[in-house]
Amino acid sequence: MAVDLLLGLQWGDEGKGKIVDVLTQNYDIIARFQGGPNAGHTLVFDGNKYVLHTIPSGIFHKTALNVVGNGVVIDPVIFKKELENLDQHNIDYAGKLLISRKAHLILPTHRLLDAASETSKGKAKIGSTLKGIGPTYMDKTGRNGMRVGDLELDNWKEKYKALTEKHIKMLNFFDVDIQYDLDELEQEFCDGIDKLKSLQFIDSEAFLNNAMKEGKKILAEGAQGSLLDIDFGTYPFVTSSNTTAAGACTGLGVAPNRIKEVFGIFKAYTTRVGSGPFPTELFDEVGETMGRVGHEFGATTGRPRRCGWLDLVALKYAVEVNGVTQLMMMKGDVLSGFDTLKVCTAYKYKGEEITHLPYNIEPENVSPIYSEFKGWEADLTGMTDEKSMPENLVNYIDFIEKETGVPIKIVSVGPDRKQTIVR
Ligand code: 2SA
Ligand code: MG
Repeated sequence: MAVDLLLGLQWGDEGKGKIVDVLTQNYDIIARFQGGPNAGHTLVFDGNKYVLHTIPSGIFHKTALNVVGNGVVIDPVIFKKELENLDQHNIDYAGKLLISRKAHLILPTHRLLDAASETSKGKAKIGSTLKGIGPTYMDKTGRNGMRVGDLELDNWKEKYKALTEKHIKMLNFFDVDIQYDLDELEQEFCDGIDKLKSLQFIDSEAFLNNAMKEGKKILAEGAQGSLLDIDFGTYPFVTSSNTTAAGACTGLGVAPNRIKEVFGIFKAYTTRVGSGPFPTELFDEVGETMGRVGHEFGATTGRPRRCGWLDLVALKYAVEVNGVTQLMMMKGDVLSGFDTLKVCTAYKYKGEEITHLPYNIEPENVSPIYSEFKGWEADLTGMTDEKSMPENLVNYIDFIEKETGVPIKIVSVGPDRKQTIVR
């Protein structure tokens, strides 16, 4: 059996959590392969809203197993809160949530280093979620990190202390004022570790490969989006992991020839939270309306998201880098009521018209060239089948399919599981 992949094709917040939740019924195992508590996956069903950060979005289903893979970074403090939130809602995760021994741990001092790094950058800051993601992946690739498997050793606290001390020295290098109480942070961390240790730690690469041999179906759930990929995103305004398809191989220990379907999720428009270039960003009332109607606020930090038209140049790039086989368009309902819709089909770059994503997409280098479409008035949020879709929405969808060469299999028209049109 194979692994299917689900990825965001823009700058995150495409609605991956909702789609994983809709698709979970088809899978035995849902696995996260990168990122950590910087992610915010929102799920709505039975009148309740849940936000997950590190836990895979299959946790609400009765039978699915959920794996936090080796490519993920885990903050035990935040993880404990996530688990307590599930406890409150009587969601049973015992035996259903498995953690890779090779996943790296976010220490409290990683969070402090993230804050110091961002503050020291001033206006040039990345707009990090301040969850310690960058410093933790730096320790991973720098070969200094602490992993979940270390917690099974008697001397894990020595390792924690040594790394923390090193971080404190590094903090002093930054010429910024970061307040902290180390004892309090340590206590919180140890409480988090206790909770984490109540879960099952596994050699996840062996577990997943065995599961495939047994005929189990696996869905790998991406976090953030392709344009935040450390290699292929809008560097340096990116996150510190590979959010694209290849990240699922290294983040789970699954071979490339095991990957079958690649589901690419995109919003019918575009949003971005944090700093960095965004060619189709709108600074007018159209952008404001998208943000208001689409409730565009960060699910982890509450920050307002920047909004703009769909960027097909960037979308086609993401489709290519990921090898997307099926597209899923989210939040079509938010575009209801606009007279005219615009889609960016090319960039003006150094006086020339180009249709690929150049090295540099800062506003001084790139301006979007748009195709225009007639909008639709109809409220889509109650629609459940393709036949009821307004003609202008169908035209919009047809155009995207033609441009990307990939079919749009799901059109989502609201946050609830039920508001999903399958084509
Ligand atoms: P980090 O924290 O070091 O990974 O931040 C680096 C950049 O990556 C962006 N980033 C995100 N963008 C969209 N959504 C994310 N998750 C949360 C959400 C974000 C939130 O679901 O809404 O609540 O603000 C996410 N995580 C990281 C980040 O904005 C930086 O540009
Ligand atoms: Mg999100």
